[in-house]
Amino acid sequence: MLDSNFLWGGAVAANQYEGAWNVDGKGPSVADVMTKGSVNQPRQITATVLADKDYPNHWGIDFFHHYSEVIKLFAEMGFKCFRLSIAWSRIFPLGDEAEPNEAGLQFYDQVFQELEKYKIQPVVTLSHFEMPLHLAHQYGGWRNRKLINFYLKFAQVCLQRYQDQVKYWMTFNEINNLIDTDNPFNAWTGAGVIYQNDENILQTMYQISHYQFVASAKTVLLAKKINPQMQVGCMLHLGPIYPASCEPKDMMASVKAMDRRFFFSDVQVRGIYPAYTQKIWQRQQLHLDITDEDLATIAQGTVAYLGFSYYKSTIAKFDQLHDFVELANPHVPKSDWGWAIDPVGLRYILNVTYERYGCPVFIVENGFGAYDQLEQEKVHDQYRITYLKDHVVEMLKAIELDGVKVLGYTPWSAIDLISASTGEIAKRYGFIYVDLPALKAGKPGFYRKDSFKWYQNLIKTNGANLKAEVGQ
Ligand code: BGP
Repeated sequence: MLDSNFLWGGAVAANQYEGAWNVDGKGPSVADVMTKGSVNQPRQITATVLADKDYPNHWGIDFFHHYSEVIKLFAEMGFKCFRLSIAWSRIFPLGDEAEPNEAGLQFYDQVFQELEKYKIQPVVTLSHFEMPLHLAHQYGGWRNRKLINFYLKFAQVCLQRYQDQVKYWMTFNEINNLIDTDNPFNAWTGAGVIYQNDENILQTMYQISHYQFVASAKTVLLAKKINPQMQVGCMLHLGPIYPASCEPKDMMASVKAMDRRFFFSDVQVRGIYPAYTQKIWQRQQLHLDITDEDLATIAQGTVAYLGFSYYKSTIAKFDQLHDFVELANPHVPKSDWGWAIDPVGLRYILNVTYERYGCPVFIVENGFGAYDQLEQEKVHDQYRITYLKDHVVEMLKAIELDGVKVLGYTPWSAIDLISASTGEIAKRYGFIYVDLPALKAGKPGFYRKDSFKWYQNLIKTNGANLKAEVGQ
């Protein structure tokens, strides 16, 4: 059924699981000034680390001190790959230093050695919501063109050092979150930017994106030079925005809503700014700092594959004022955090992206956040098994029936960690339950959930155990 080199694995981000936020010279990142929240209470972004606030990313799940124990569990599940990020501020604590922090690199040397022991291939995201805080404070984050070179220096150190261990790289996690300017966390986590009330937010957003496109394209070109075996991809948050009805205006609303989402991969995969974006710039009279050299770089530095996260779908309804409004889909159930559960949406998005770009795709996040219960060292998470199984079946249909070239599947998350949007561990996604209070007290804290065994079996059969559900 599937190729024997299909990359089954799991995904994480450094800031959400490593902990050790100020150990061995690591500098604070934008994630380190985000407080704990919950489903009802948004996280706060503080100017510095304040003594009276709770910052869950500081401790994460302390992978930093437990990496060999955790990787052993990944190996037991049969992981072929492990998607992780390299914390930028562990390597360049401030972001603008001339030399990297050797102690930070040594931590990743050890992690990669441990993965190598079990033949687990690391898949690396360079920037996953964790740029050095100093770059945000001192330079205004990605508003500033100087960020391109700071990022490139970091990328160069990683590419050079890990060229023999890492084949698949991604430049920016969910780069297209930036388009949703209504949510202030997107600009902060993705670019170290807080929009001001008196600024043209659309202009700033396109400017930030442009600098990241240039940085990403330069990274692609650099990687080719260092070692042509390395494959650099982009990473987007994707999911269908279906038309709210079959009224032609809703259909068109859906096309426009999807263009907003695809704008980023349109640039990074095709190497040109799409016509619809140029029209927006004209209509809105935006004046962007884009040079001919930048455009040539973007044209040359196109990515080798499209990585994406898939969690949910929404719908678009025509709206006179804004072209469309995005609404919840009434036809699908939701998680406790209101995220729509739509496995068919994964097959839809695989088809649409493969038809649009023709390049290989990599599902680097997909999963179910839930309140798990640990009872007598067991977690019966049948709901997660159902979610993952239904999505994997749709992925297999896309591969087997539709011919989509999928490189791998790394569910979010390999192990429980701190949620990005709510900053809590209570929103659990992992195959491995983490008992945080126990770990903090120096006691054993990792437990295999029922989904652990289920996933182990799926990997062992390389998906063949779901053949009957995929059909012909
Ligand atoms: C994606 C991010 C991840 C991750 C995941 C789940 O947006 O790339 O970092 O956390 O979503 O989201 P959350 O943790 O908010 O539930």
